[in-house]
Amino acid sequence: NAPSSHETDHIFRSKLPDITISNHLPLHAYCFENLSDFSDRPCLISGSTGKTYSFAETHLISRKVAAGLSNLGIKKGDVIMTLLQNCPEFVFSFMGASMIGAVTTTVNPFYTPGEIFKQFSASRAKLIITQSQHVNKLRDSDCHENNQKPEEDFIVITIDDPPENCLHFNVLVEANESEMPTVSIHPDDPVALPFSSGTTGLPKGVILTHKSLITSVAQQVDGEIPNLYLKQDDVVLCVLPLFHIFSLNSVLLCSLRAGSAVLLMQKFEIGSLLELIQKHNVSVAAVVPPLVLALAKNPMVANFDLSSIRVVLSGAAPLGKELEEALRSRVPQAILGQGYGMTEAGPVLSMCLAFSKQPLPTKSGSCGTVVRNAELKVIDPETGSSLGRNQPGEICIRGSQIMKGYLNDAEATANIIDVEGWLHTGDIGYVDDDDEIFIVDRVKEIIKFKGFQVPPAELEALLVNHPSIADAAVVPQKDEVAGEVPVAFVVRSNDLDLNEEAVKDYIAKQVVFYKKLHKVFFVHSIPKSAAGKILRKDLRAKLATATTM
Ligand code: 4UW
Repeated sequence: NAPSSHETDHIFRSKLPDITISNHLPLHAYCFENLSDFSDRPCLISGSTGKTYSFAETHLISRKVAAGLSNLGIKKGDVIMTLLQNCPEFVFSFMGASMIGAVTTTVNPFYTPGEIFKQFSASRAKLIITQSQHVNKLRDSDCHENNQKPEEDFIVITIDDPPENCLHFNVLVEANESEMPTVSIHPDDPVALPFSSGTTGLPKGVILTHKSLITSVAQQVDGEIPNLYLKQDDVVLCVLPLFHIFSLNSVLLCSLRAGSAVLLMQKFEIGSLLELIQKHNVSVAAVVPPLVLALAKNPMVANFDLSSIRVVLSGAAPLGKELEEALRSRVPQAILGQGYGMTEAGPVLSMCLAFSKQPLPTKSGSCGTVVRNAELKVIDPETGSSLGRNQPGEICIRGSQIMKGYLNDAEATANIIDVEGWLHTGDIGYVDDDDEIFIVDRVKEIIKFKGFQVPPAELEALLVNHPSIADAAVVPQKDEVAGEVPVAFVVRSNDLDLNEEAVKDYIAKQVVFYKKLHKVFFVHSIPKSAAGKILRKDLRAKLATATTM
């Protein structure tokens, strides 16, 4: 039963025909469906050790991990938490969890104890897979706000030498795969639980089901003419963190499905990145704009052979035309283009059609054309009526790939997915005469630092918790390198000595590096609407004009 639409809606679709999608399968079965065609080919390559796992090995170890998780009491519907940098164990854990119907919530390992604890407790994770260096953060009492404590009965597994009371990842890998329980998985069962603040408020668990992720992967790499054509001899760069949906979906899951190798890098460092690209003949590079900046501008690039790169896929934040042109001179043989994603959208809304098996011409600055088997519309943010070509408005998407909803938050879900099934992105963009999508602005709160989410509401909540702060608002400021940085407007309560440094330090102690405040402006009041909503537009405008502030 297709949800109804208004007859007057202008609906945009892909130029590629719809395809049949096997989204009745569980995600792991879908990803490994064509395994026999390439079982001995490299699947995962660890950049740091050079160790390579074939597809058959990756599948087998994932099954062992599934059995191991089950032996430790993890059952269908349970949540496990990965607190990991990119590594093969991330892949085995995620796929293993899927095999027993468990759900993985992915967390940035550089989060502070407070940030980890919030996601841990909201997701009710039963088991954490991490590196020993992060274990102390799970014990830190600072994180247990309001004297809440994580329940005692969670298991911690480390992929390296386990500290006291933790288990080694070997307990999973050494399990007997034949003991893996048979579970029946429904397409609408959850499999991944990334966190996102969406268009407003605090981070929330985004329920991505087997069906949503399969649909999204299929929209990219399946069909006679895949939109993102990945080949078995491709080596796909995985330097973007797998805890973020861009890398998890478009790099890992798409490569597993297509039979391409994934080169895992723990972290971004330009020297080793260039070395690895050259050594492993990376052919597809998934990047974010700050990485494009490094590749385009860093003088070291000239010393390396990057001729193996045939595709550069950028996303998660706007990529300027100048930057794209600068990169083009460094990798003239490659097709450069963008995808546009949002965690809640499953995540891909649009993808560059120059990446297709039958490439179409595309324009610089566009973030692609809506994916197949989906509908996109652009609406007037005030009236909600749908707009035609070349008219900027809020981008909305509909299809089986979008999230099921937010975890335990029906109200937030209803605010972002309307009754007709449209997900409202909070992004302002338009579709041009050639069906290409251009994003021009954002009506949502979120700040994007190098593609990472910085939810203003989270920083505002921390700020007003300070005894000398009466009110606060956080907005983005444009930044050459990071794209945007968070800056705060703060109303002091009594302590007139409270200064900018003290406020910055207070926040810096509680958040991961990219959420740190770059500036603090002291003001007498925060502009608000009659309903009490912060007038962020006014503050952004104030920032843009007040160069002397
Ligand atoms: N241009 C301008 C873009 C763009 C953009 C995103 O952190 P989230 O929730 O999610 C993401 C996901 C990005 C992504 C996933 C898979 C994929 O193939 C791909 O293409 C390469 C990208 O970033 O943030 C969502 C918000 O990030 C902004 C936009 O505001 C969106 O709502 N954003 N991509 N190409 N802005």
